[in-house]
Formats: sequence, C-alpha cells, structure tokens
Amino acid sequence: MADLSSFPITSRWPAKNPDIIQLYSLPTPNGVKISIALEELGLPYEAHRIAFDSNEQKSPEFVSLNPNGRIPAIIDPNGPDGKPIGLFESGAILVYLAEKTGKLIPSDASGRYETLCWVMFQMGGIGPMFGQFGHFFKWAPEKVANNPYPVERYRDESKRLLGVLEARLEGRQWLMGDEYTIADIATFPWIEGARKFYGGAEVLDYKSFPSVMAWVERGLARPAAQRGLEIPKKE
Ligand SMILES: N[C@@H](CCC(=O)N[C@@H](CS)C(=O)NCC(=O)O)C(=O)O
Repeated sequence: MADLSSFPITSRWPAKNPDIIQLYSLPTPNGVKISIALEELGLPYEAHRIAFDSNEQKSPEFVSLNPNGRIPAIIDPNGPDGKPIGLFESGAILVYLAEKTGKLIPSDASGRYETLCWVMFQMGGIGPMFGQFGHFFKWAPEKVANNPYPVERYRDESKRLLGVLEARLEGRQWLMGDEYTIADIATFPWIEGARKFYGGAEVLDYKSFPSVMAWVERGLARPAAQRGLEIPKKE
C-alpha cells in the first residue's frame, strides 16, 4: 500500500485507498476538467470535496499541495519512477494524465504541440477572462455599479475569444479535428460554466457562435463528462 504521509493534505483529507489517484476539487469549471479527464480515461481515483464556504482551499493542509490555494490538485501515488507525485494547475494535471496514459493527446509530436497550444489558450485566455467577466457581471456587480468598464472589458474580450474558438471549430468536431483531447476537456466546461453559473449566455451572445455551442453540447453529451461534472459529490 502506498505511503502518502509525506503529503500533509492527507492528514485533513485522509485517503481511503492510498494506491489510487487522490483528487482535491469542487465541481467548478477548473475542477471538473480533472474529474472529466479521469472519468474519460477510466483511471481509478478518490475525490475529496474542498469546501469554499469555509475557505478550505486556503488551509495550510491544502496549500501544502497547491501553494496557490486553489482547486484542483491531485496526488498520484504511482507517479514518475513509481514514486508519488503531487500536482496543481489544471492544465499541468491534464497534460500529466494524458502523458501518463498516452490518451486524450495525439501521439505525433506536431499534434501534441498543437493540442498544448489550445490547452494554453484556455489556461491563459478563456479561464482568466471568463472568470473576471463572471466576477464583475455575476458575483460583484455592486462594486462596479457606477462604472460599466470592467464588465464591458471582460465581456468583449470573452466574446473575442469565443470568436477565435468559433473559427477553429467551424468544420471540426473537436479542437483537434476528429480526436477528442485534453484541449476540449480544458475548454468546454468554461463555456458551459459561464452559461450555468453566470447566466452569461445572452450578454456573451452565445447564439452568434453556433460551432462553439454545438461543440459544447457534444462535449456535455459524453457519459464521462456527465459523470465528471458532478464530482466531487456533496456528502
Ligand atoms: N489556473 C488555475 C486556476 C484555479 C482556480 O482559479 N480555481 C478556482 C475554482 S474554478 C478556485 O479554487 N477558487 C477559489 C479561490 O480563489 O480561493 C487552474 O487552472 O488550476
């Protein structure tokens, strides 16, 4: 049985089965990327729910695994050279899982790098811009009641990014064509999240991006995505 005692997070969220991947998460757009990928890959894992309402993501035990105090994070007891490894940042975790299994990423070098471009596009563009849009539009509108600029700025940048996705997805089933990859898993939960959590579909003019919306529906329809979107479950 793997010994995870060198990871302080396991003292607060003990592993029932330390031989399988430990996921620390919540069903947010960044969190579900990892549960969707794990479900898609069929890797065994144990999910621990990190409660934002009591700020558990900023607790010393959580920060010992992710110094940035944000979900998701994982421990893989069977990492490189068979040794346990801790990982944070959803993009890095997705790349790790894809490379560990040889799945959800093209096997040829060019296809692999192209996939990484789209993963980075999500991590550096879609996530931060949609996140800031949601903050001002949905969570803190009172802070900008006298100044429309923050909502307008992040709305317009989010729409511009949707336009980039629209051009890429015209005539393609997935971001990498016929192959469903970690680039799709990184990205469609964010478009869906802005609709579901921010009520942003109208303001972001989703109807003007038909290829994007059809792709989101294709992603959501996958059984692994449907399972992953609900993980970790409420106890
Ligand atoms: N770049 C990070 C972002 C992670 C992130 O922002 N997670 C959010 C949930 S979607 C979070 O933990 N928020 C809680 C907080 O900021 O305290 C990643 O992709 O893993």
